Amino acid sequence: MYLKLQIHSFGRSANSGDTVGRWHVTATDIDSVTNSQLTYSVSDSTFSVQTLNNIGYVKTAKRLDYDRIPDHTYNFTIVATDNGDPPHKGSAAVRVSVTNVNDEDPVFVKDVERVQLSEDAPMRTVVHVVQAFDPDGDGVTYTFAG
Ligand SMILES: [Ca+2]
Ligand SMILES: [Ca+2]
Ligand SMILES: [Ca+2]
Repeated sequence: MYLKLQIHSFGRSANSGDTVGRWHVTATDIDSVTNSQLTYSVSDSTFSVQTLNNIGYVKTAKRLDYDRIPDHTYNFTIVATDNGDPPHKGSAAVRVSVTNVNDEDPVFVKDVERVQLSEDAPMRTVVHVVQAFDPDGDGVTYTFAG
């Protein structure tokens, strides 16, 4: 008994929660028709797989996060199991590159800024220097709130 997995299409994922992935995987079983009924599973809980007519449709189960995963890439394994007794399995590695969107707020280096300044400080004295960074890598501009 032999299972062969083929990745038919393999795309960059969208950065939105609970949306259908753009790729699917099929496996072929050279055994009988009954035994070749396949069920798929994935090793990463960020994704789920739905089996329909022996094709596994991989979907996002959680919101993806470009900013907090190593190399902006999810690596996981997809397994196809046949209906035989005992069941046999085949697996394939899946690698999903995530593209960046502006979904993170800028963060200040310090939460609370305290400054002491003499009341006779001249006009245009530099009162304080603040710094914030944006996890998405965007530029940051500063304004007063309210
Ligand atoms: Ca993010
Ligand atoms: Ca941002
Ligand atoms: Ca982002």
